[in-house]
Amino acid sequence: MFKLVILVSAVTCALAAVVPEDPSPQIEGRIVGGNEGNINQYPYLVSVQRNGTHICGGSIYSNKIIVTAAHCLQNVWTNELRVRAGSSTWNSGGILYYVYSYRNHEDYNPTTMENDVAVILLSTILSFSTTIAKIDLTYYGPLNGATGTVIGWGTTSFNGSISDHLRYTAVTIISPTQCGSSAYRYGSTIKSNMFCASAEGKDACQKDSGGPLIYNNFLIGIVSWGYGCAYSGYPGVYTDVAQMRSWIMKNAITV
Ligand code: 4AZ
Repeated sequence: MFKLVILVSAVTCALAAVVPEDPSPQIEGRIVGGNEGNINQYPYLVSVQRNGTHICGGSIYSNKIIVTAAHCLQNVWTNELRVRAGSSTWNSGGILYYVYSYRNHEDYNPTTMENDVAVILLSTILSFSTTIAKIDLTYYGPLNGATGTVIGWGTTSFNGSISDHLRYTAVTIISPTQCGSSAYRYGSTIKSNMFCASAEGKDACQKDSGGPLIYNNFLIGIVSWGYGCAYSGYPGVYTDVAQMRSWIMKNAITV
């Protein structure tokens, strides 16, 4: 009997070592786990809005082009869309722009989330200022272990409410190879044109989608998807801007 107890506990221990713990949401959050910021620190950040409500983030690429995620713009009419630039709050301040047209990546795949990128052409030229400015696209792919910053008005917990005021948090970049490895729980769902980023209790969340992940003052990632927000073993997943660079540049002039 004693031997059996020892055997059973040894097996249980061995299992606990290989079976990952249950994913559990971090208790508190903003973006999730971030801080309130000011638009003059992130003047390239915009709120993409549909019928008067914030749906996604975006980044200013030029004086008339916004880069966002394709999953933000599924079955949307341009006349429903607005872009607020130059404000720390999504619902007031800055300038609200009309949208002339937009284009989702032709190979955006809603099942795998590959190529989750889109460009929006504004109806009028952005007036650049200390609170409205462009950000350059990265030339280089994500550097595993580097620290980036993600910014947005998204929910402060999974299925929570969005934030009136923009929030930011630092996250550590994880290469797609690393993110798809057994160190995390996504496996082969992480494709080579995505990468991940995480920090304990910190993450992008719903309606941060489309918004920027910044490294060294370059746009390196577009908030795309994730299992929950700040769940252990499930980093936020981003579109790799370096691999979308030529698509964005080309479509910015033809959209
Ligand atoms: C979403 O549903 C979503 N934690 C975006 C980002 C993340 C999770 C979900 C990353 O739009």
